[in-house]
Amino acid sequence: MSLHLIIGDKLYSSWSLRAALAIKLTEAAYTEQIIKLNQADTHARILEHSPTGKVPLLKSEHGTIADSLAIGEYLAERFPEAHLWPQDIAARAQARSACAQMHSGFFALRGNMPFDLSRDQALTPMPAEVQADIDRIVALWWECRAAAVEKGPFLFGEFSLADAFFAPVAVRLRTYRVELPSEALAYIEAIYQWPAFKTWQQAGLTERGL
Ligand SMILES: N[C@@H](CCC(=O)N[C@@H](CS)C(=O)NCC(=O)O)C(=O)O
Repeated sequence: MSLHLIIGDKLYSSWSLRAALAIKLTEAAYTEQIIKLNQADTHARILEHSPTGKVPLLKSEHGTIADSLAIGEYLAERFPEAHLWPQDIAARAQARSACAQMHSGFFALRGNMPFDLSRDQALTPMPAEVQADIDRIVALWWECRAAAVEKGPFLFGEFSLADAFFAPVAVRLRTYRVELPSEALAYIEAIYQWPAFKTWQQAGLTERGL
């Protein structure tokens, strides 16, 4: 069975973006299906594929995989030559840690700064707990990049699952016009220049005729 990725609207679905960037990294062929979020039938349509009621979902010959992190891990295992995780064990451990922190944390940022690729407006006033999340993320990015600055512009030099996981954060920080140190701005620009991201962004803006 070929790979079939089920996602939400590209404009709004940050978890779907993570899975889509991960699958692009593998360069594997796949088909894609969008289920529009926030519609009367959204939940029912997702339930046709998975009892989780959430997207993204990846259908494969190994079953339907729910959750962006599980999808990333599955793809890393299935396509080892794509090196979705950094090859160095210490960097790989840090990359897994960074993804897990994103996956299970930063609730203030996620709750107060909903993902919307088309937004271009600051959040005012900036809640202290959101600023704390932002400060921690910027520090985390620097921790990741410290050993990789010579190797490339991404968190571990070359693009990895960690960048797929933080791409939606980069979008939030840019679209909410957050003031940031130059290193963080450079990292966000690297995400925005990544062809797979650009394709997603264009499709997302086109979805709503923007
Ligand atoms: N932890 C999950 C989160 C998935 C999630 O919350 N997806 C949202 C869209 S971004 C969703 O499916 N919402 C549908 C709904 O709530 O009806 C993951 O990593 O995939």
